[in-house]
Amino acid sequence: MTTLEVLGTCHHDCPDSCGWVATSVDGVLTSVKGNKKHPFSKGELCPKVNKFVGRVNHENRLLTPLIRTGVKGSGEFREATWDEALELVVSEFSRVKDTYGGEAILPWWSAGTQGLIQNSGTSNALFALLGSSTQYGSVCGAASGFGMATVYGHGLGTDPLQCEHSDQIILWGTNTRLTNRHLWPTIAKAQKDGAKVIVVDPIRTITADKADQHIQPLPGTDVAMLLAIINVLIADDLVDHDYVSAHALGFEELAAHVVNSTPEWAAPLCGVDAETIRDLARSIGTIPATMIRGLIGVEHHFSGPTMYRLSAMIPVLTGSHKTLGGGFARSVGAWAEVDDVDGGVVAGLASVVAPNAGQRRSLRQPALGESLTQLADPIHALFIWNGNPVLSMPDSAAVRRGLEREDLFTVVSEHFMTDTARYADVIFPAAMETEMVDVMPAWGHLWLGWNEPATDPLGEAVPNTELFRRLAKAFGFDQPELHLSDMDLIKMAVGDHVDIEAMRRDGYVRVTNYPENYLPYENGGFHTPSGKAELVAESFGAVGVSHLPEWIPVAEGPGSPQMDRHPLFLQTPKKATRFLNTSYSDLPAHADLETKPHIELDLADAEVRGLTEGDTARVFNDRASLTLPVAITDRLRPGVVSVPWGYVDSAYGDATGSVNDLTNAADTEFGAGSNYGDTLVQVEAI
Ligand SMILES: Nc1nc2c(c(=O)[nH]1)N[C@H]1C(S)=C(S)[C@@H](COP(=O)(O)OP(=O)(O)OC[C@H]3O[C@@H](n4cnc5c(=O)[nH]c(N)nc54)[C@H](O)[C@@H]3O)O[C@H]1N2
Ligand SMILES: Nc1nc2c(c(=O)[nH]1)N[C@H]1C(S)=C(S)[C@@H](COP(=O)(O)OP(=O)(O)OC[C@H]3O[C@@H](n4cnc5c(=O)[nH]c(N)nc54)[C@H](O)[C@@H]3O)O[C@H]1N2
Ligand code: SF4
Ligand SMILES: [Mo]
Repeated sequence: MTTLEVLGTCHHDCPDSCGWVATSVDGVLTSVKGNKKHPFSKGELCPKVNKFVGRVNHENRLLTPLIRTGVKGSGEFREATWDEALELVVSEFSRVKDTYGGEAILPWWSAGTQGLIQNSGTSNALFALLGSSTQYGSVCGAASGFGMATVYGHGLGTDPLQCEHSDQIILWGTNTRLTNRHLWPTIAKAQKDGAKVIVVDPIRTITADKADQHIQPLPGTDVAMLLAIINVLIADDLVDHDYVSAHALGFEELAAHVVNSTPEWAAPLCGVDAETIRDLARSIGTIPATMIRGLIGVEHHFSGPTMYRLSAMIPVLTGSHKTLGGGFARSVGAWAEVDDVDGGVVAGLASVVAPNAGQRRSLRQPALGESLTQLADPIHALFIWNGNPVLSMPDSAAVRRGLEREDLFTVVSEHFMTDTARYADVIFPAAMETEMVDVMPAWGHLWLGWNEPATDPLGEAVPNTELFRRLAKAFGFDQPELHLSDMDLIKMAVGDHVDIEAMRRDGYVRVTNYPENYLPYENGGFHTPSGKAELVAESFGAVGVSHLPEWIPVAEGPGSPQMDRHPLFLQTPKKATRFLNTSYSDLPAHADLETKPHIELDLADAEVRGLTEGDTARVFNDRASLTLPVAITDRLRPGVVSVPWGYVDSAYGDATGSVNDLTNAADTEFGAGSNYGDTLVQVEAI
């Protein structure tokens, strides 16, 4: 009996990037447990990944290439050899390229694994040779990162673990106890030591349950509240003028811009009373160790990037960047990416990134439905990996309509027969995290994680890197950069900034450009051309960012004409503790322990519709209609309803469709994000 114990890191699209110890016996994975020495996760995983062995060894795993035999979406396939499947992909992709041009091919990916080499790897270089369309933007992080960058020049935020030193922590649209669970102990400790914890969220989440104060705005209206906070900071002279004059551009203009944006102006727009806004502003302005922490939920609105732009301005105005426990903690992933800061890691495969990327048609990632159904020059070949867009993209009814097109050839690389894979013409089986080598660049903390494989991939599954090597070979591309080994790719990605051996030995290594207790903007040093924080858009004005941050009522939100027919705001948050996005919701060991899909309504909204707990209701707008059981809740304010997201299609019942069939796929104000949260629906009894 041969037992192997290796150090690894969770690959999921989750801020915690936990360290684990994976064990195999005679080549079979037997255990995945938290690595007690990991500085962030400290030996704990989560209710999803505690059952990772069951996912890896699950009987439904895809272990050979598959070729479609039934109609698209039926899930009927036959097994094929790698050679046969590769040959079919090459001949179809070549036919599409020859008939319609390379841009009729679209590579589409998400962050199923966030690994440095397994996320998108050498795919850029491969698709560049095909002259394909490219992807820009993202449903996750693009809008908030861009919003922050308009002020700081970069998405670099404060280390959230520094909230250990905070006197006030504002969790602004993030459900920490669910989505970022390993940060919570630090927040809870700060709270015990006297810090005030404030949650700003349209839903009273499990995180809000533990807060000292819960502020419940209407979804997508934070911009009004933030403009009012800035108004109060300036009107009450709670501004750190020394910091602002030394390190910010455009203060006078901003001050003039917000002069009428009083709390009384904002209150009816955001649904929070003026006194609450004023008190919040005053506490932000008088408590230097105030940390503002946001993640992704709040960016899922048209106004998401501007909301982040304004949040990023606040610690500049108050000077809280100078105080340990202050600042603005969004994603810290970017600290692993900067190469202009001494000791930074060059995350990414710069030399295998396509040189002609800028010259090819680029399509917004969240707009997949539109890309597949509305382009004048249609996509005819689609390659999907690391994602499940039929469940995860906004307006996914349009994604499904696109995938049903007979003149579209679709390839999917997957672990399981997902609701997306069912529409593929060819499926390639993908290796799982304990079966491949990688480095994880965390976005919730400052340690890069090593991932050593504990076993070979099961069956004929391969890591994404190997999939792209095989494709390159099948296309006859012999460029050496397309055939680098995984270790060579890792070395190329981290350069000589990281001690790979130390990372491999310990399972993690800290990003060296952010030492403990470091205050990144203590002395300014923003990443803008001037080195100053931009309170007016100097650098980004040319790319669609308004000179000053504006309150813009959203097309599908408060006050919009559509409210006549669809008067309720639909929110679709992550809620199940055992799902990670859409992953695990197909496994009974997870799904059977969670509530089935349902719609949550406030009692007032239910009563006017004659609905009571357990009734069945129709939830609809012009995009789609779903039938769901009703749950009455006091966690929402009247006018806001919620259908938690993550469930597989079949969990909703017999009809095809899931909650993202209802959501809004329009673009964000800038930053190429998505608008899930700006969705109006009507609910009626059946
Ligand atoms: N258990 C679990 N953990 C996860 C995930 C998971 O699926 N399950 N997914 C992972 C991923 S990919 C991500 S991106 C992160 C996301 O982490 P979070 O951003 O923390 O999670 P979300 O549920 O997307 O959104 C957080 C909160 O934002 C609120 N929100 C929505 N709109 C607004 C608004 O207009 N204003 C304000 N103030 N708040 C608003 C929502 O009500 C929600 O409670 O979680 C990661 N962790
Ligand atoms: N309504 C609503 N929709 C949302 C959100 C929401 O809050 N509400 N959140 C949005 C957010 S923040 C995100 S990040 C997205 C997430 O959406 P997705 O990225 O589509 O969802 P995931 O479940 O993270 O994973 C995607 C798939 O990648 C596969 N995968 C994992 N590892 C590998 C691998 O190594 N190789 C290959 N080939 N495949 C792999 C998994 O099996 C899984 O099926 O959803 C978005 N959609
Ligand atoms: S999903 Fe998140 S919390 Fe769970 S093990 Fe992975 S990184 Fe940790
Ligand atoms: Mo995400």
